[in-house]
Amino acid sequence: MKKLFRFLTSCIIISILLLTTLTLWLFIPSTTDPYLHFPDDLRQNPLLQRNPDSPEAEGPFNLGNLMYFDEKSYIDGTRIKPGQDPYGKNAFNQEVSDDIPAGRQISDQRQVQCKIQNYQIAGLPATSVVICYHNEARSTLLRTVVSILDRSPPELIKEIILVDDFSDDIETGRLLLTIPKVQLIRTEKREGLVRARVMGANAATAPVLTFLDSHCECSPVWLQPLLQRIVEKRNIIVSPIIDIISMDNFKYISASSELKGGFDWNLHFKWDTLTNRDKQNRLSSIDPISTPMIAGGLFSVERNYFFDIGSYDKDMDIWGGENFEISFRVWQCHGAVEIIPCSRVGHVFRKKHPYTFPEGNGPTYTKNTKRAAEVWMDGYKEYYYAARPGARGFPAGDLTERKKLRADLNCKSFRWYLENIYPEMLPSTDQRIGVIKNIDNYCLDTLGHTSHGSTVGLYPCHGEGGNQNWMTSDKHEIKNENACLCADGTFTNLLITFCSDKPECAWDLSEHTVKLLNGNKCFTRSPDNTFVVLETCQDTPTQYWEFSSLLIA
Ligand code: LR7
Ligand code: MN
Repeated sequence: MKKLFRFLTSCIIISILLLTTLTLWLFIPSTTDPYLHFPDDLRQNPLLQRNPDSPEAEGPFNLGNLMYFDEKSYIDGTRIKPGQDPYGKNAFNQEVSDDIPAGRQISDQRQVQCKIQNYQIAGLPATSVVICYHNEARSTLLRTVVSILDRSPPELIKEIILVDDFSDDIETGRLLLTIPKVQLIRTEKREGLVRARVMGANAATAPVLTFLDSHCECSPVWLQPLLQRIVEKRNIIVSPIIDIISMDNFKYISASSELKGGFDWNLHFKWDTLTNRDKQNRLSSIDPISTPMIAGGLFSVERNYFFDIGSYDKDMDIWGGENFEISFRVWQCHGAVEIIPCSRVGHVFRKKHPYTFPEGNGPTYTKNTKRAAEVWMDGYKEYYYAARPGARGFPAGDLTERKKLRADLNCKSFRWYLENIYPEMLPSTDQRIGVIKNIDNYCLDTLGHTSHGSTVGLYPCHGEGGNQNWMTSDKHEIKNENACLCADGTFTNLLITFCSDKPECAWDLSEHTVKLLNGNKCFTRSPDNTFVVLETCQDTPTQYWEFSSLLIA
């Protein structure tokens, strides 16, 4: 009897297990579906603690009390174990982050003038927030989502689209689906932030897209100023002031409201203080700041405009470069890029990438930035190549489509962009890039010699830069890549040399000659146009040189 009872119980347990597995198998969509939307009836979260007295979460949603979400179990699921490095997985202190509640208050860093602005919510379009992430910590991702819901007028948030870029832990996103408005897409392989964001943008249904990184916290009234500006001007991308969330203690620290985004010729992003000209163009300290560059991760844009203007260059991988491409593109193709000072969003800045780059960090950055430079920078890309010589021969893939986009949109030149949007970056006249050519159309050429002490020669001008590409510096140097052109000790031969402040390396190119700055010696070509020596300057066609700039108007 006892045996039969045991047998029957086992049977029942086994059937229940089988049934559950079957139901799960049937209803949970395959994780290899690239557009893995989780329908509402699958929002059955095992961590869900529904309060029977509360209505279904509709309307204003305040996660401050986390009514529908078991925050503790969610965070506990991936806590740092004793002995583990709290920085190991995320390159910020996860232990500290995990102990900070999702609905924490942050200090309001807005200027007083912002606090008295009156935004007419009824006149603003709703937005879809798109957050892509790869292996983000649960606590930071949750705080990003909760701060959006807690600090935005509910009618302005249509949905929050999480794009899980093939994270190791699929549950990090999936468990958030009990939170109202949260949608999830998972990529079927690691895509990188560009393709992940475009997937999110494709799924979005609101008239405005708002992109955020997966470790942000929105300040009070962060959204209205962004949307308001888009109502005023359609062809624009707008960014908040990006406050700093400390990667060590997660304190919310105010960033300066007098900064704009810029870059160097390496195509590294940097913050620039506003110039006097920038300040003169603004009547009030809460007026939009016209910025040559966006940091990249945090911005709003009208959805149709985003697609009309070419969304992103989808051949950019993993991380980096897309902010250059989109900023150049929007400015050059008749739009504008602005920072809206009354909107503030915090971001966890860190010192290194916590994740892997399948093709390596350096090569990926080179590929992405080279694509931006090749399509948008015209002749000024030579400054990029001069700063990043390794990029010149680096394969960056097919650019036809992006170049066609530029032509179709009838976009302006990079020179226009520099002159009008980023004049500080206009190379000065003593920092020219071009070829040094003689009367027979032969150009000074490294002939591929790059080692210290090697000679240069002449070669028919081919107009492709490379070995014939010379850059002058404000120290009167003539450089190819990182090497200088210097006279040898006897002032007769020209050599490729390490740059130094020696008088042998300083030249004057002003008079259709290339003359030693401190001496009466001039570049002189051999009669057969094969090599160059130094001879006493005199009025002769063999000493005639033209510095011709490669820069296109
Ligand atoms: O393969 C990846 N897949 C992803 O989904 C790699 C990254 N990501 C996600 C990642 O989880 C994060 O949410 O993409 C987002 C950005 O990656 P981060 O946070 O590692 O980048 P970052 O903050 O160091 O870098 C800044 O520059 C990037 C250039 O590609 C992006 O534009 C980031 O969005 C951008 N961040 C900001 O603009 C915030 C302010 C930083 C500054 C200055
Ligand atoms: Mn980030």
